[in-house]
Amino acid sequence: MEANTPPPVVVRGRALIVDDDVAFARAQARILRSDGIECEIAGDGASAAKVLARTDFDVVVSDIVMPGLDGIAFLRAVHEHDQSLPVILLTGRPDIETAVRAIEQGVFRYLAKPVKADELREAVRRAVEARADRESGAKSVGDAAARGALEASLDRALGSLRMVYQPIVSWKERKLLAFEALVRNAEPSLPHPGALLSAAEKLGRLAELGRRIRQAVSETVAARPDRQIFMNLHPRDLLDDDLYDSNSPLAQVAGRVTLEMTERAALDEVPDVGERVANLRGLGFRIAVDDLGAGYAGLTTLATLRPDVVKIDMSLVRSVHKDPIKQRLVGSMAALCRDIGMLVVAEGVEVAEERDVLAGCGCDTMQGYLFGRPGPNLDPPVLS
Ligand code: G
Ligand code: MN
Repeated sequence: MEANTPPPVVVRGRALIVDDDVAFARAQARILRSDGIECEIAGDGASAAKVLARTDFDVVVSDIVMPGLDGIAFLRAVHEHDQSLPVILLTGRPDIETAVRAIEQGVFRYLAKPVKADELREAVRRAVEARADRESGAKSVGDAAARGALEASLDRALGSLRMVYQPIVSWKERKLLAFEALVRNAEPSLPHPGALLSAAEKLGRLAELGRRIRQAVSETVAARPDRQIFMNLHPRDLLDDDLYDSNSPLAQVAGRVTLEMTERAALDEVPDVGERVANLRGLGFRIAVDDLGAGYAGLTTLATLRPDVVKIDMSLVRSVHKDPIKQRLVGSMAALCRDIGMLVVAEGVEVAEERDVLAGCGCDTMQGYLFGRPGPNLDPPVLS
């Protein structure tokens, strides 16, 4: 073989592109072929149905509005033919009603036009992988319809993503110290951060979610040089190279950002976790261990991560004024942390009695509804 002969193209999957705009369909095919996807083009739903009847595909990419048969009806027809064939719908007019109908019909992904090349590639790559997973019997999320619905939910959640901020205060000094950034979204099927994270995890999209959150937080931190911000990291964020990029927007403001980590067993699965955390420190971030005492983060985490800040879980704070054992636990954790130079924060303080007992236990830095609910602003709370 000649030294400069290009390597043979590896066929990674077969796509049927359905679009009445031939130039647009060809442009899509060009993009996908460069990724090793074999493409066939059909100009309308009826001819697509004929092609589908004689050839096997791994994914269908379809425009949602076409003469003769609209994308939704076409989607239904495809799934009557093959329930597990992933369908990616493109549309120039995204609206809730079409999205809902597409989800009902088990769309795999729903992309708004103009579709970026990378978005299309990524969606097709996932569809082909999902198809392969299904065929090998190793599915991560139910059937294609369930997966499609979850993808669509996550897309809507990401589209409505916003951050809220909750104050962290020194009670003795009656002073605002920082805010914790907490993620929120408007997608009813993923109503709290736990549901959002678990959907992203099931779909292999945790890195995408993590990046979106870091982008949003970095904008706030950059706009408010007078504020310190704490934010939560998922242990798997530690595997994303983007987190260590010194040119990333968050790294630019690292000196005012504390990264909170909670153990959840997953931290043990991150290779070289100590080195990774050291790299983050090198970029200027401070490190916090979150939820200490919740059964997630343990004292071994303190040895591994050597955090700057330790946050005591609200389960130890709740009714601490009525519970001598909790008082002993909080008191000794606070003393230990002080000895080794870590700042202790008590989370979830709701009533003045909890606040006063915590302060008496040597835990003066606090967060909770008593001082301020998470909200869009970074204004200091009234402390009296
Ligand atoms: O895991 P982490 O500690 O980051 O979670 C903080 C969560 O606790 C947020 O969702 C926030 O809304 C919630 N929270 C904050 N303060 C209080 C509080 O005083 N009481 C209760 N019940 N929840 C709180
Ligand atoms: Mn937290």
